[in-house]
Amino acid sequence: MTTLEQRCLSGIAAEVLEGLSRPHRALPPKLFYDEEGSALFEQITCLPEYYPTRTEAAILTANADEICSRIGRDVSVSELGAGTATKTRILLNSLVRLQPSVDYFPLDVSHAALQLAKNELNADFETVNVYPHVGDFEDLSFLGAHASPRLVLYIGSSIGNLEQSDAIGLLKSVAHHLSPGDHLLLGVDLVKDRDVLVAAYDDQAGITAAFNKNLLSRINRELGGNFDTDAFQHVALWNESVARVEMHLESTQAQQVRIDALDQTLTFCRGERIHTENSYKYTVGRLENMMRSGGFEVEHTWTDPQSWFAVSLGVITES
Ligand code: SAH
Ligand code: AVI
Repeated sequence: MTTLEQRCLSGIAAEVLEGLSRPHRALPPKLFYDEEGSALFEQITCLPEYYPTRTEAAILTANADEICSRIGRDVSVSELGAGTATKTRILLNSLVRLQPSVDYFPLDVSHAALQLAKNELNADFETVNVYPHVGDFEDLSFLGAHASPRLVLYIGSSIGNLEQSDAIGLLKSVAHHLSPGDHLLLGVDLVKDRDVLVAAYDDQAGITAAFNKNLLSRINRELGGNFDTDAFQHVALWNESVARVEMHLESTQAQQVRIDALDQTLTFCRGERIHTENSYKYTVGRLENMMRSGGFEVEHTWTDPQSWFAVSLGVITES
């Protein structure tokens, strides 16, 4: 298939074709988040093994007032990969006590998650105006569409799902749309004991496995695939040399898979893997260096008592 034909494929087709045609097959993690995937992610955030959500929530709860006092008055809030905005509520709770109203602009590829966020915020916050934007990080122009002062949230360690050069590129792109005095609050997961990390991505109840396999079900639903999800197993591993947890889907047998919308029949060997996600883990030093490389001056970084997660506040300064 030529590049032109690939470009003409609709929705997720071009990315699926590109990823599954590689010698080492891979799929981009943003494809996890259709309606089913977003619902499974919500379940993950409540799992006993998945410490990042509750740890970051505790950091935000302990420091929300200080964070809000540092960002000034009459700020608007934008959020990258907001999902259902559950943790965002912690900050909004503090912010609505400091200013008459808050304009909130969540961006996400998941229409379903944003719809839930909007409905629940509207029900619970009279003075928060929610303007959801379904879209990709590739177009951040919505950040510049409203006035300063602005606070951009990129929490949940979602930046950890990007390669490090892409992560810095994304921060630079955020900075490009901001003005001096505007802030970024970035949450990242920190390097820790291997067993804790692997358990967080391979829980006992099998929810993360279902989240991973939903990628195959999504291809079946949207592209007329015939993946047998029982013939692939969820693999989560800690790759210490590059400080990342990897998720893969491993073919448990030699098999062929048909994807009608791509007009492709794929052959998998037993043990062959599709690489579905990297989740990079940081140190506070590397987090702060990344903020600086992205164009932000670090004002403060907060962690939890175990130093399992970090939330850093950066500001755009006059250049
Ligand atoms: N911020 C929330 C949700 C994190 S899950 C939290 O901390 O719990 C990651 C979110 O990012 C998902 O809702 C997913 O749909 C969204 N996402 C992933 N890749 C994206 C991309 N390239 N562009 C926009 N949103 C993306
Ligand atoms: C959204 N992102 C930060 C999650 C993570 O931890 O990398 C996605 C996830 N994958 C498996 N469990 C959760």
